[in-house]
Amino acid sequence: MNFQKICVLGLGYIGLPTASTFATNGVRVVGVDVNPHVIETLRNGNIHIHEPGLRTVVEAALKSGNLTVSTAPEEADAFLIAVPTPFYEDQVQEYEGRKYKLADMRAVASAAEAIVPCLRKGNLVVLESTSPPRTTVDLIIPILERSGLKVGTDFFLCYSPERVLPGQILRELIENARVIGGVTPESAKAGHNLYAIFVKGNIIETDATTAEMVKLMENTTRDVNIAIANEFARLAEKFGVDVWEAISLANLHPRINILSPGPGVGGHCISVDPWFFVEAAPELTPLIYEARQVNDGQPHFVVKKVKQALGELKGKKIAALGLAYKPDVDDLRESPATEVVHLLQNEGAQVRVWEPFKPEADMQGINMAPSLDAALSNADLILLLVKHTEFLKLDPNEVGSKTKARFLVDCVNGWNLEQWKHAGFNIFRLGVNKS
Ligand code: SAJ
Repeated sequence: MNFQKICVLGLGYIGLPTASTFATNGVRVVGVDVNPHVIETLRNGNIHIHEPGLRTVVEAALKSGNLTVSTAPEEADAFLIAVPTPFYEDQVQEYEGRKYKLADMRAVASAAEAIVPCLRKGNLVVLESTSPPRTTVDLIIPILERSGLKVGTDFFLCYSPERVLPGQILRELIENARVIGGVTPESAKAGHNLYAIFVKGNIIETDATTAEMVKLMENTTRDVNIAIANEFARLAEKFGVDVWEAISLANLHPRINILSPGPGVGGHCISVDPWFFVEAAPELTPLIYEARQVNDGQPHFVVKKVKQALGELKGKKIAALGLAYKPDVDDLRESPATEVVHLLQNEGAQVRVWEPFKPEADMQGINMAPSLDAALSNADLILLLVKHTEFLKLDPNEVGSKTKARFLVDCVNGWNLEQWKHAGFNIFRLGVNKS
């Protein structure tokens, strides 16, 4: 199959890098987003998301003339759907006392509907958005067949999950193995040919529902593994053990790789995707459900730690370092650090947050400091929430000279105990209850 022109629906963290990468590899690409602000931003030569290297690729793609942007799709050889799959804010279901949220598939459905008038014989449609199992077969096929065309004979349809790590999207997009799930073997082959345009990693063909499940299994495994690390941290505190030391020793075993405890699991993937399994089969997912509860409960353990250091929190001033959902990114979505700040404030603490990747973030109810010094100046305690490289490099003596705080709470094992002690700090660490 020859792909001269493709339409990418959804120009977010996945769609924009994917559209630009196709364009810089010689394909004519129409990038589509329903948000006119996104289209206007791109037309003005700017980008609306932060990802290392993305600006350069987008600029090159636009400059080559291969990438154009629009609020509506048009006829093309292939259509890629990369729109968000969030939850309904106001809908919850319950199974045997376990409450779970429901996936909001409206963006996926309306992207598929927008393709219908443009769909022609021989076209390929690929869904990339993370979706509950069977979405491609049960939701997408009926919508696309409203065109009068038949899947498998008239057009091809695949599910192909994106698996890129925020912060390394452009490299991983090209280098990672790509799973292509076709609703028919011919569909998988067509999807294979499309991604072969730029993917250097292995491209593996399977069926659509397997590919959907692969994606959810990956992120669910990570969530469950982080949950066990968080539970180990709680156990270590109970038994007077340093969990970080215990984990590094356990990880010497050739078949053990325990992840890191922390203030919780954030972002738009790991804390979200396991719910798609729970929603699809609540009777089969008690472990996945519990792991979500453990990770969502972590911010409360951070507050407990802060209380251990300061006692009553009312009126206490806390400098919180980091608000992003993970190290060295500017993404504050679903960040457990935000939850920690809110919980501390509920206890009466005054929290100032320094987030070097987004100092001017407008987060409701959160007091952002304009600089590290401003956050530190009046603080009673310094709380390390995110392992940003720049925080790891802080000099304890220099920090000591800028603050009257003598207490530290380190949630991510970012700081050297002895060095900070030496600089006059009393340091408390998540997962450690040792004097
Ligand atoms: N975290 C821990 N402990 C750890 C590792 C992570 O608490 O040992 C926390 C992070 O701080 C963060 C959250 O988990 O709050 C998620 O971070 P992450 O780096 O594990 O994952 P994401 O959400 O940035 O990206 C994941 C990746 N999936 C896997 O590694 C299996 C990525 O490859 C996916 O493409 C992406 O989800 C996605 O879009 O689904």
